[in-house]
Amino acid sequence: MAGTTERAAREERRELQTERLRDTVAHAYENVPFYRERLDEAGVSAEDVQSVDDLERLPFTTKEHFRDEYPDGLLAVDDDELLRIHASSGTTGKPKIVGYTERDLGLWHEVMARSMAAAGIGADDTVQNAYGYGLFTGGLGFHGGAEELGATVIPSGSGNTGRQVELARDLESDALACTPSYALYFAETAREMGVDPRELPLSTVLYGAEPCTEPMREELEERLGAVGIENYGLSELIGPGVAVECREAQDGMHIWEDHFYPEVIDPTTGETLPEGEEGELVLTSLSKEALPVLRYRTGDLTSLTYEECACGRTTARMNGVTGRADDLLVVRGVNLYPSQVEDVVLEFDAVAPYYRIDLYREDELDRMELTVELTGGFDGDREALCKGVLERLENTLSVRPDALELVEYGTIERTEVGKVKRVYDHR
Ligand code: DLL
Repeated sequence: MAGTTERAAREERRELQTERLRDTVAHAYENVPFYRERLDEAGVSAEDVQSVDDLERLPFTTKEHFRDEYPDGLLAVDDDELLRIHASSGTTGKPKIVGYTERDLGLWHEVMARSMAAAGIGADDTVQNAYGYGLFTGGLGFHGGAEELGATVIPSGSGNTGRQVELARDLESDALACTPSYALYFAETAREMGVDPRELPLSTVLYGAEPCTEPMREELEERLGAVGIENYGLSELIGPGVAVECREAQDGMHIWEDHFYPEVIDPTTGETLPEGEEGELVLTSLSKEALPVLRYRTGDLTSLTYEECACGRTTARMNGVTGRADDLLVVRGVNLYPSQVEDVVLEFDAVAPYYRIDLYREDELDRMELTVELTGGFDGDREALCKGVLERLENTLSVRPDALELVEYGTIERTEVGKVKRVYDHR
């Protein structure tokens, strides 16, 4: 039973994890030449896995491996056993191809249904699913979970926002599933149509797929008059459904550890880090058939806690992703993540949750330009605001943008489809 799994004693879950890990290693070894070679090189076999602590002896898998093994080198089953294929496109190179057997799809629907239940969604609710349908795992992932839960799903997909606002109003959607940037866009569009988004029946936003700082979440909740619940996942592991916040505590995302085993490592040395320390999240699938994944380096930066949550669930929890290891911006030698800039600028009430960072190289030097939007109807002192933002950035991040432009509300391009882009590196 789902409830029992989520609240099981950690020791009990550990036994299950060990058993599943051993099976996963054996399955990968027998059916994926890529893993066989790498496990042989590392001198580890399934029999050596006595407990989950032995995981550290296994080599990492990276996104480059997915690219090198394109299209199907990492699949552990024959094509005829696949029921579904999705793909996740990066900014460069070949997409990562991921496959699902019937059992994998069942697992996916189960973890998604569990996630939605933890978010407070029930069988009586109507979920408007504005994640993109198609190769992206967001749309079909939430769709399958909502159906498994017995909720009503409106497969609106991404885009067509005016229509979506009407649907939410006329069909009385209880939950909106979408990226955080789309949730804001949705609220804005509603306002333009003369609909007060806070008056819509929506009470939950199931957001995810891109980073969202705490001030951004507050903004989203405020604009939609709904509770924002964060979801985390990635195609390589299954799609959405790896981790989710609970509605009771909203205090870190519960990782469905009976299926996905988390570790956090130092991205430079590869060493496992202790609870609470921030590093790169590494995930191992424990029950996947078509695509078992051993120690996948997600590139996502976060930290873990194993303390029991106020909601009574005993799973490990991950904090919000602060950035991706490959999002790190080095500006004149100073390291910073876009989310840190977001945290600072959104502290100012006069600033709307839209910004962009442009980086250039001029005379061998980095030049950083920051553009932020003012809230509608701002009539305060712009110069003082500019000065305040610049000083705050310099004091908190040790970086002072070379130019800060305050633009009118609505100037920065909105993202209606796909993931938001905020950094433009022209160097
Ligand atoms: O974005 C799966 C997903 C769909 C998750 C809908 C949640 C909701 P991919 O397209 O493969 O899969 O992208 C995975 O997106 O490695 C993170 O960098 C980022 N990501 C996903 N969720 C979050 C989140 C889906 N809550 C990549 N916060 C991951 C920050 C996230 N980044």
